[in-house]
Amino acid sequence: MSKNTTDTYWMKKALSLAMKGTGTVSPNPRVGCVIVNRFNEIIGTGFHQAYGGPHAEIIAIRSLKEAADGATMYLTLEPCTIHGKTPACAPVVCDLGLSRAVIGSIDPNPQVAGRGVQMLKDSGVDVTMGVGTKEANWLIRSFKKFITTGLPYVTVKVAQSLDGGIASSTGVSKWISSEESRKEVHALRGEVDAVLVGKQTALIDNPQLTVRELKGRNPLRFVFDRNLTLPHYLHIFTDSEHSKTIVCCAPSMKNSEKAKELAKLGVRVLPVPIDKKGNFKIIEFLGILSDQFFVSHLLVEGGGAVVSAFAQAACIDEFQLFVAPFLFGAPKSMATLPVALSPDEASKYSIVEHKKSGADLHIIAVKTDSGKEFSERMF
Ligand code: AOF
Ligand code: ZN
Repeated sequence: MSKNTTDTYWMKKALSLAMKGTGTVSPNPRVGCVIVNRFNEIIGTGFHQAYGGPHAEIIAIRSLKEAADGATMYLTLEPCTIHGKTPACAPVVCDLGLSRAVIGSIDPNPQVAGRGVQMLKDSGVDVTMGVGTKEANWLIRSFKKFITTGLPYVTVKVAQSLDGGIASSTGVSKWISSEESRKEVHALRGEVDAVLVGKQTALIDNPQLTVRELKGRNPLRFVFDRNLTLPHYLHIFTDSEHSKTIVCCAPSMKNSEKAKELAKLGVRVLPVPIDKKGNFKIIEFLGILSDQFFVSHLLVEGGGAVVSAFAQAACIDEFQLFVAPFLFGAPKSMATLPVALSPDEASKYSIVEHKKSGADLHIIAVKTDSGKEFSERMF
């Protein structure tokens, strides 16, 4: 194997290890590490497993079967140089006597931002960058937004028909997409910290918003219901996860009878500022999510009014779009309120992935300025 092929092979392994931290490390990044000796044999592995716990490289170092001098470390994110909940990793890595380090991403945390790589270089380690970088960037996309802006990364999931309808003329939108697509959506729920739906979606679809088709932890469930009019028989209020349901209401409803009834059911009520038209202020809502609930990645699951509100506030970082090959004929599209008056003013997104998902087409698009960080991923 050439050096390039070997690097790609081991970095791919480090990336799969990093994935194992999905759902448990947020809002910290998912990070994986593989240490390989001079005979190209694996001698240590690790991944960041829990928020506040030891970092990937420390776990890999603890697992070492032999001394790591002369070895190569494959690390999806550069080692940190700060003492946070755990001591800085870079000095520990420098002490190993590695001959090489292959690093996926530069840490977007402004307190690190390249200093880990510099420390390795200064201690004589030969550092290679650019292997698996797009994949590594993808793994930490929500961490990057959270650590640089203090706001959660917003993914909007939409299942729609060929003619752009998210619901039929009768308003029904449940089961619009194939079984495979639903599995993908459940995987997404396992990856994010919170999901959000609007009142109409909660009422008409009565969704559970849990991870069921595969293993994963359930996200918090937020629902927009300004006047707390949703009926209490809904799954989100009655199932075993109801303590993870948070109903967002107008501040004036905070101490209402309806709020007290929900509290009795064990469901939390969250007052969110509203604008002059009576709509929730989306940026303020996102601030509350990160400050009070530690949410670094939010999945908006519809419907049209909520997606429109996020689109108007220019708060959508990513679309996960499932296009089902049928025609509704009475399309209610995902964004029903005006967002742009001309193509020039439209928010621009780049497609970073497109694939068949059962009978559907699954498209992932991100804001154009971050598109180049992830596009044409190699695995
Ligand atoms: C992680 N896991 O494997 C790496 C991280 O508070 P701490 O000590 O957990 O440090 C968090 C910072 O460490 C985080 O903001 C990021 O910059 C850096 N790298 N974090 O949680 C890891 N390598
Ligand atoms: Zn660290």
